[in-house]
Amino acid sequence: MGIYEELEWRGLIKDVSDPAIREKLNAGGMTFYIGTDPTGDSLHIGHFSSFLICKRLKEAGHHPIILVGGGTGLIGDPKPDSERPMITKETVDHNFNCLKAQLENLFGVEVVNNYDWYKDINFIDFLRDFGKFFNVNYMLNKDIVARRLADGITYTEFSYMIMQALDFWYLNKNKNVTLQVAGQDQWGNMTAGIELIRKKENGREAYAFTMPLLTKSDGTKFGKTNGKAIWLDKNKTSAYEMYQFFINSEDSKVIDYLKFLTFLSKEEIMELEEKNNKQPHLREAHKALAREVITFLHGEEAYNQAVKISEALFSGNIKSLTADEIEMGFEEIPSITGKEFPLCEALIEAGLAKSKRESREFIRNGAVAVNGEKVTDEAAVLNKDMAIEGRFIVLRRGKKLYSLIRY
Ligand code: 485
Repeated sequence: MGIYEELEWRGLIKDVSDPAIREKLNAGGMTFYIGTDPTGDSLHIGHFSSFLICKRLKEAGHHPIILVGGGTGLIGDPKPDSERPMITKETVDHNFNCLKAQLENLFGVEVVNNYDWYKDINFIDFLRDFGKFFNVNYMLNKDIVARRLADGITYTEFSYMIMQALDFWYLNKNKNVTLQVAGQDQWGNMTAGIELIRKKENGREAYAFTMPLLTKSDGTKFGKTNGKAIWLDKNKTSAYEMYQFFINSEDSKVIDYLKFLTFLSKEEIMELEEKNNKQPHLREAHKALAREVITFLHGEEAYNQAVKISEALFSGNIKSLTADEIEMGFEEIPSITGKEFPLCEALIEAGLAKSKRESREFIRNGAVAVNGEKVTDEAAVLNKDMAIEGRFIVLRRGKKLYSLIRY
C-alpha cells in the first residue's frame, strides 16, 4: 500500500486537482504546504486533523512547510454566511506567535508567514502583476464568493483568494512547493493558485488535494462539546476534558476518528473495529483514540493524569486526587465559596438540597459524601482544615450530583 492508498483508506482524500497525484505522492520527494490564518491564539482539534498530514506525508518522503497567514489573517477568508469582523494587527501578531510556537512544537516543521512577502508589494504592482491574471467572472463563480453574493461581500474579502493564490505562486517560485493540501473548504483558493502558477510561469503544473471535513453522525462539524471548541492548548482544554470528549465520541464514528486522528496501522484499527462491534461497552476503540491523540499533543504523563481523574470521579475515590487534579476534573461543575458552615447548610448553598429538612434526610440516609467519604452525622461542620491541600472540598449527593467548595 502506497501513501496515496493509505490516505484513501483513512478517508483523507476528498478532491484531487489531477489524477497524477496518486503516482506523485507514492513516489515521494515533493515539497508541499498547508496554511492556517491566525484568527485565534490556539488551534483546535479540527486543525489538528488537517495538520497531521504533515507528519503522514513527511514519513512518506515528502517535505512539509506550514504557512501561518500573518497577512491573510488581516483580511479574512470569506465564511459561507457572513463577513468576518476585522481583527486588530496586534491581535493577529499575537495569534501568529502563539500558532507558530504551537505548530513548531507539535510537528517540528518550518513555519512561514505570508506577511513577509505581502509587506513589500505595493498596490499598483499588485494590480499589474497579479490582478491581471484574475478574471472577475471566474472569481464570482467560485463557490465561496457565489454563496455570498446575495447578502454581499466586501472587496476586501473578495480579494482573499488572490492572496492565497499568490502564496502558492510565491512558495512555488521560492521554495519549490508543488503541492498544497487543505480541508475541502479550501478548494477554490487552491485551484486559483494552480491557475496563477500556470499563467505566470508558462504552463508550469502545480497540484492540490483536499481532505474531507470531520463530521459527527448528524453531519455537523466534529470538535465541539456543549458549544465549546476542543483546543490544542491545554490551558484552554485540559487533557482531562479532551479525554472525556474522545471517550464519549459516537460508537458509529469512532473508527473514522481513529483513521483521521491517529497513526495506528490499518491492522490495529481493524482489530479495534472488531472489538467496537462485538464489545462496544469495553470502549477499547474510544480509549485508544483518547490515548493516541492526548499522548501526541500533551505527552504520556498528561494522558495518565486524565485517566486517573476520570477513574477517581467514576469510582468516587476523590481522596486519590491532588488539588490541581480536582480543579481539572471539576472545571464544569458548579462551585461555591468556602467558609466554616454546617454540612446541611453547605448542601443547600451548593444546590444539592432544597431545605434543611431535606439536607438532614439526605445525610441520615447516607446519600452525602464529603471528599468521597460518606458522612452520616447531621451535625457535621465543614471548614478549610478539611479541604484537600487547603483548597477544595468535594460534595456529592447521590451517585452523580457534585459540587465543589473552594477555599
Ligand atoms: O496561503 C494560504 C493562506 C492562508 C490559508 C491557507 C493558505 C488559510 C486558509 N485560507 C484557511 O482559512 N484555513 C482554515 C483556518 O485557518 O482555520 C482551515 C481550513 C481547513 C484546514 C485548516 O485550515 O478551513 O479546511 O485546511 C488547516
